[in-house]
Amino acid sequence: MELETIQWYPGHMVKARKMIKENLKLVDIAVELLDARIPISSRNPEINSIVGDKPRIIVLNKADLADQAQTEKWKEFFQKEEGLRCIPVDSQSGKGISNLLHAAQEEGAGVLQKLAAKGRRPRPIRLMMLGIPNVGKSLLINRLAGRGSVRTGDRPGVTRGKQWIRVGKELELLDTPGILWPKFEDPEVGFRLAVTGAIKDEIINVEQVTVKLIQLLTKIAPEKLRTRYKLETLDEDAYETLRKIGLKRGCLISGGNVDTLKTAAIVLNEFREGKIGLFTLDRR
Ligand SMILES: Nc1nc2c(ncn2[C@@H]2O[C@H](COP(=O)(O)OP(=O)(O)OP(=O)(O)O)[C@@H](O)[C@H]2O)c(=O)[nH]1
Ligand SMILES: [Mg+2]
Repeated sequence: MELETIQWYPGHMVKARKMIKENLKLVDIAVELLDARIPISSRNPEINSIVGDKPRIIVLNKADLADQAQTEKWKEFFQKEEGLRCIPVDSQSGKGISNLLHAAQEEGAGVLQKLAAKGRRPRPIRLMMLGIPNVGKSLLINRLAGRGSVRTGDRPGVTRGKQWIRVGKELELLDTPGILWPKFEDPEVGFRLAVTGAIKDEIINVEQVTVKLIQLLTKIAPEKLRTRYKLETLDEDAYETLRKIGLKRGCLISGGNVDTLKTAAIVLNEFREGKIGLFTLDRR
């Protein structure tokens, strides 16, 4: 089964990109959130032209779902190759949040110094959260704020407008809608964005994407796949494996056939939740 080309760049993202560019003038630091499972595929190729020379911090979010050794390697990559601060974060548990606060304070100190030199009063450091849909921008803001200030959700496209959140006297955070870019040059990027949940399920073929995921897992982590679904062996044909998983899970339609679409949705969700294992798909 060939995977159909995946593309998602609706009008609201075009609008959001414009809003982001306009509001960058107002902030001190751009926080670029990448998905720790796919640090390269989740990176907007237009990011440099969007952010320009604004100070930037990279957050590798959802680090709890990624391969820890790989996350360390990616952190080193962004620090060494790009000279950027890079902080792995798990916004669900709050792990890494204090490191991010520390980095923001260090980066912000220069801004405050400049204000003081001009005889101006200190003001909160302003951070803008940037990233693909569903990467965790809003949850990260709630973690930094220590309260549920903005809406989050386990699907892409939850945040639609901009929203400022004040944290104490020191920080102001700007939440932005997740954006993608007009074309994924490499179809593999579309696949990785889809399996990790950055692309709306309504516009992908869930069954195809999951079959490709099973193909991949059969290659890179057969034991994990076998264990999770209590399969004795794995088939060469990933679709057949999907069918067997459906049988194990009792996903049947009338006539005793396997409901492969429902089974695919289950496998895809379990992968996204880390239940099959912790994977970094972009390898360093
Ligand atoms: N396991 C895990 N889940 C996370 C993490 N950060 C966010 N999530 C979950 O990912 C989903 C998306 O989080 P949001 O904060 O709404 O994502 P967003 O980037 O604001 O998404 P949009 O507003 O759609 O652009 C939610 O279900 C969060 O609970 C994390 O570090 N680890
Ligand atoms: Mg959001």
